[in-house]
Amino acid sequence: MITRRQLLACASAPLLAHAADAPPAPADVTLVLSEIKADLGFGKSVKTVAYNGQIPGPLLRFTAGKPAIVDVVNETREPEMVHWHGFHIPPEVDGAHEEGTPMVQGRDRRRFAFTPDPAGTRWYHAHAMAGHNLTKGGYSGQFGMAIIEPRENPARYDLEVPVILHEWDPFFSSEMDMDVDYRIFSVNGKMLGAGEPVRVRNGRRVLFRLLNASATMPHRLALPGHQFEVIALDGNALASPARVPVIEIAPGERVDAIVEMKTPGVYVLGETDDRQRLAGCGLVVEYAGATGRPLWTKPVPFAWDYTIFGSRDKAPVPAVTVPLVFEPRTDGNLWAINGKSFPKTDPFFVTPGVRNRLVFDNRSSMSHPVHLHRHTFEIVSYAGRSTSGVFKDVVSVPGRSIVEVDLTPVTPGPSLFHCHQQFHMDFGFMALMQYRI
Ligand SMILES: [Cu+2]
Repeated sequence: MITRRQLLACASAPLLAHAADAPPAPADVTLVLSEIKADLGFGKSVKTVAYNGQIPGPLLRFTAGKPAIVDVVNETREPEMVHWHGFHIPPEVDGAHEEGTPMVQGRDRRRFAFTPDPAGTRWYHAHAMAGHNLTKGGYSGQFGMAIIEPRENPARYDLEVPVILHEWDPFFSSEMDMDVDYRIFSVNGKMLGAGEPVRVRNGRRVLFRLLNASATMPHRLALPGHQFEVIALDGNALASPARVPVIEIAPGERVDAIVEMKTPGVYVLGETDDRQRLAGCGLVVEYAGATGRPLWTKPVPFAWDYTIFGSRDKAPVPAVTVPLVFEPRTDGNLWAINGKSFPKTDPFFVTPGVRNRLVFDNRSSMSHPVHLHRHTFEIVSYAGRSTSGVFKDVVSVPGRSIVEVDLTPVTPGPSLFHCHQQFHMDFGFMALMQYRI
């Protein structure tokens, strides 16, 4: 006599065996890396490596906490790496060779499985050394926005507009080959006036998701006749959203800002620097029914500062303090952290489960947009001013200033810490953060 349950158990055995031989699950996202000729507008084009034949790469949407499978198909001849910027994911899939993520070799493919988290405006980009080759890594077309949706989206806006900044046709602008400048600028892959305008309606609330995907350049943006209500920095909701006339955004950073559309017309949302804006760094915003030349007016002087969005409450005292001194070098490397240049930099250690304070002591005259992989930190002091409630993964440390950030490490494994200015990262400005166990 055989019971129904036993019969089912028998029947399921061959099914399981069959499952092991079944074709692999389809990927949620497939990124194909190939060289393309991208039309930037006004007869200007550029040959570069891009994702899925487009610049920027596809706008990816994940759900926080929901596992995802990503296939990376590298059709180029060079090994490449896709970094998931702002994602708290393990080092094997984060997309940094230095942490242990395997490279995707030329003419090869590789599958990555991870659980996107936390919710917010994140992005994905190349993470390769470029050195003096200004076509590779951050200089290339390998960048795109990745939005990790919260499980429940309160959505208090009518329209969402990604604004992704990049530059093209780079050249060395100083004799020492130390500064990089560009001849062409783009927003969402087009020069100002070459792409479709952003079409808006009077009375609507528009969420601009700004991403600076520049290899090296900070930007300042304004929209004449309008203010930005900044609600998140690097995708993380702010303690104190605030209205500002100008947004400053360093390489690697994101700014989410809501604009109330209540001044009908046609405008340039653009870089405040005339040369950069005229070379393409802007986007036309057009109200329904409005016509005419897009209006640009110089914004009022405004000092952007992260502490505008912070709380005055002092952060708790940390359990551990880690000093990190940034200095220029002249020994073939350009930059050092605590006296050494990558790959010779000493790793720095944080203690899991408690508040660790990283003290960024910038002893150079340049500002550095430093980025920590796989973690979010809270700014607790900025150039001498205490703050709290501003959570980021990139912070621009002004020249000759100290910035302090706190984190409670909960994602073990090595995490890359580096300047997001590609030329600084490539010439020494990088170290690994390790967990003390
Ligand atoms: Cu730097």
